[in-house]
Amino acid sequence: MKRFVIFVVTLVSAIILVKLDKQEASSYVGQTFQAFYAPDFYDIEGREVFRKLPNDPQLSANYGLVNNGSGSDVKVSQAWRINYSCKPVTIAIIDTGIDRNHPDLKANLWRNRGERGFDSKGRRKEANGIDDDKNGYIDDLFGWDFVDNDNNPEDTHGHGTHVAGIVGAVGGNGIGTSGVCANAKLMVLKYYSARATGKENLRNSVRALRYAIRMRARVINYSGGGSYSSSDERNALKLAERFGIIVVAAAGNGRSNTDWSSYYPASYDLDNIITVASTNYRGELAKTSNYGPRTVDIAAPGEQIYSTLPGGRYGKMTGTSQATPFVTGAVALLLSTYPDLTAAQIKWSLLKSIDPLPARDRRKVLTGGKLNIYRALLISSPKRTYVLRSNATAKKKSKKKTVTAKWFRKKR
Ligand SMILES: [Ca+2]
Ligand SMILES: [Ca+2]
Ligand SMILES: [Ca+2]
Repeated sequence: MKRFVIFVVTLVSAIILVKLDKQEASSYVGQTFQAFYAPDFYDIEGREVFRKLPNDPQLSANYGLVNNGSGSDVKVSQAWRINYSCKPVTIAIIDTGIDRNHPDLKANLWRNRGERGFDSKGRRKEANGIDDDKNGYIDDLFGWDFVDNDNNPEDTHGHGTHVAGIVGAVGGNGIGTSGVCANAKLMVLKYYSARATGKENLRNSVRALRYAIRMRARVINYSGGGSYSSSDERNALKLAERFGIIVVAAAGNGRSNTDWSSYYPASYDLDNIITVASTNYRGELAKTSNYGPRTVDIAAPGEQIYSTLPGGRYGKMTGTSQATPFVTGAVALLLSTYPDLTAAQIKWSLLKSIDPLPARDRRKVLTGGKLNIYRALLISSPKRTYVLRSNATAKKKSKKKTVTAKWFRKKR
């Protein structure tokens, strides 16, 4: 029916145009054609992906993704009009592991190239008991379990699988939900165990950080933290900064001002960390969220967020842990759209493009606002007039980018 309508409209336009000269007519028909055929969603090569929202049936269960009328979403459906595919960006999830058999995550797992394929004896590298890529970890195809020291970072907790789904659940596959980054490459780094001491968990999180840096993750999601600082952790984060890796970290759920009572990694004075507070479905700062106009950068939805859970399930979880992966997904989407952007430029774009929080919450975070992925993409564009043209054009032009940004410094 739609095609028929378009045909009729095109035909009528063509009839109107018979009196115009040939060149004028062809350009007019071209415009008419473009206006009716302009696809809504492109992948990075500029191919049409979707005309409407992606076909994941539970998409609107996540008010952070889809506008529920209160405007508390992060404007990702608009951002998807510029780049839906979001690849190929490697994202480290330092957490409790991930359900690697979840039908909405499986296709989006990172796979270590050095442990794929066959060795000289014809054995599969991922299971030959040999550290084929000599990175210090044997058969680490998907990442590593730093709790049990093995290559099976399964999630018996649920937290990591939920966080992973917000960043990068498989989009457009007709099931469940979608991550902000629909085709993410999720590196699974399990550090947390409820049975371990705080010190052990901290030590393992630092090992996970170093793994992510070594294996060239572009962005790291760390939905964790605590009140103890560690020089090892700071050094690892500093190393990430040197490699231009953004670390997105949770502000914590203690209802406190982290400018006064330190919470790490939020409170390290490093430029590559983006610290995230959480908002509720009305777009207000969540009551449980930590905050701090010097130490917390930006807010994102975190209360009752719908995402993936172990065992192929879905459900809602609450906290700055859930807000953090929205920002991580945004970093990935920016990197995917403009691969030449530096980490500093990306952080600058995200922090400059916020939607203001309600007045009473505005002084509680550095930017005074909430993530707006669409605006971040627009201000990152080397040519700001570009909105709905082919992404291939944008990709070419990104080499001649004019956006310049230094690290968005925390005031100290
Ligand atoms: Ca290895
Ligand atoms: Ca191996
Ligand atoms: Ca899906």
